[in-house]
Amino acid sequence: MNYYMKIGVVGKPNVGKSTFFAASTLKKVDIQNFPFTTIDANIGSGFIRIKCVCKELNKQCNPRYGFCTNGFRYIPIELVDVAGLVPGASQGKGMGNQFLNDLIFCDCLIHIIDISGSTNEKGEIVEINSYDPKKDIEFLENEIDQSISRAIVKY
Ligand SMILES: Nc1nc2c(ncn2[C@@H]2O[C@H](COP(=O)(O)OP(=O)(O)OP(=O)(O)O)[C@@H](O)[C@H]2O)c(=O)[nH]1
Ligand SMILES: [Mg+2]
Repeated sequence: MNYYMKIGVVGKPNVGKSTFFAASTLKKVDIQNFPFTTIDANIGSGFIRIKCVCKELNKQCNPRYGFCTNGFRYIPIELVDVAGLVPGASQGKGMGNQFLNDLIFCDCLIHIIDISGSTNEKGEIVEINSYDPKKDIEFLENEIDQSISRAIVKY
């Protein structure tokens, strides 16, 4: 199949990345309540469903990617569920360099966050609400930025 885009599923360890991946691709993957369950990236495919304009325009559409049925466009995408990233990943912490490499050919990323605040930055279980999930957004974006800027300098 021709995929419209490749999407990386990212986040710190133990936040539900593989759960989201399994739900989106219907693939069976390892899901456990501890950090670093996933080491080797899981790769699968799925569809993004959006409302198509064909009904409104009263036209039969013929999409380049995927298909259109009953006024809904199904856009085929490839999903990559990678191992969890911790602060310092772009400098190799927690095998971060290897895990970030799995994202190199992704067109965009989905960041999975444990909004309940019950996992610390390493994905270890802590009391609910005791960890501020905003910290995850900051550190993960920073690690991704660092990793991209290193790759640009290298090549
Ligand atoms: N309450 C709740 N638990 C969830 C949710 N999504 C996943 N979990 C649980 O969180 C734990 C970790 O889920 P995984 O999908 O393995 O998490 P992961 O981010 O892939 O973990 P690593 O591969 O270790 O980085 C499991 O016990 C899941 O059942 C959710 O939306 N709500
Ligand atoms: Mg996982």
